[in-house]
Amino acid sequence: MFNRRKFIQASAFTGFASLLTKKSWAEDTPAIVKGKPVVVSTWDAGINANKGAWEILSKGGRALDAVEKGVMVTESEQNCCVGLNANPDRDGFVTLDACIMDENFNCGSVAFLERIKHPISVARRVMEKTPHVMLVGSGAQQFAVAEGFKLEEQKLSPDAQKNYDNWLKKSEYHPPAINVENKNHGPFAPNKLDNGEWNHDTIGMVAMDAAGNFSGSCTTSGAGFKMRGRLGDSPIIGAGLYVDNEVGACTATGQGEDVIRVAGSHSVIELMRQGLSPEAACKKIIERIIKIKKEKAKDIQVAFLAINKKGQVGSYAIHKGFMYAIKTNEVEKLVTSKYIME
Ligand code: SD4
Repeated sequence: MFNRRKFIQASAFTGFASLLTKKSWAEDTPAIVKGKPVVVSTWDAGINANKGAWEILSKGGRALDAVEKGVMVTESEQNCCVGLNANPDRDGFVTLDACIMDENFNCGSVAFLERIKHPISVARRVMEKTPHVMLVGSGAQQFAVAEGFKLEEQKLSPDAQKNYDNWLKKSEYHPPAINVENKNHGPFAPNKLDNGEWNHDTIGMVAMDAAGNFSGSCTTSGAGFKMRGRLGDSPIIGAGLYVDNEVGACTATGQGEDVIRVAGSHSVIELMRQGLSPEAACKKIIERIIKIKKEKAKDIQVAFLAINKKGQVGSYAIHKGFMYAIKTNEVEKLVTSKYIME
């Protein structure tokens, strides 16, 4: 996959940089895209993920199949923050969260799942084969194995092992009993990594198929070096993802705790239901988070990405740096998001 940091540097020479400027305060812009099908997904890894989704969408397939297949691409890649190759929790284990939702309010989710390569597919099985929405931890793993998913070796990828070793060194790992703020990491996940990147990179994907139906998916390893057992927004329907086929679909990325406290993706959908464009709706909920967090907002990143029934796509982030990938019959590109803070 692309390295996000390198991409941002390179983009300064390709014109994307012009979108990273004061436009963040501009009024809502017109639709970025019209027509169907369309798929959008968070961050630069979304370019490859969208290609996976497009194999389904371009043949007139269902958005649900597309959003599953799309994010499976990222789950298989080397990525800091998605799939089994990702960074572990502070105890050295990769734990995965994912959810999926279709056009009929069917939804499924897994959280704190270990040693399974495609949590998104397990989430879909939860949705389709159980009367439940969420399965977590060893129960989710047991269900996955019973469904025929392979239990992978409990081993970090070489990149993740290196990152973890570094983190242990620099972060002065302390047992949970020590009650410190997460400024110097302490027992909690750092908001930013030592190289300045935000410590998260979930893939959230929402799509509208040729029939005009929506689905969405979201999959992550959560914040790197998180407390064991910590869940963010990504597996939580209404927080990391929400789909209402009469309105549209929304997904979130960034610091999950702050997405959960405003029921982020669902809140964006409700504003769209009231007539706001995807971009305006995303912006309002970002502003709500900033209002809640006050000073602390400068240290967290959250972004929303949404699409509505007209095929309009929009996003908003607290900070500069968020981007999303879009694919339609006419375009395939990365778009830099508007944001509130430099
Ligand atoms: C989480 N929202 O676990 C996820 C992590 C992430 O971009 O987004 N990242 O809080």
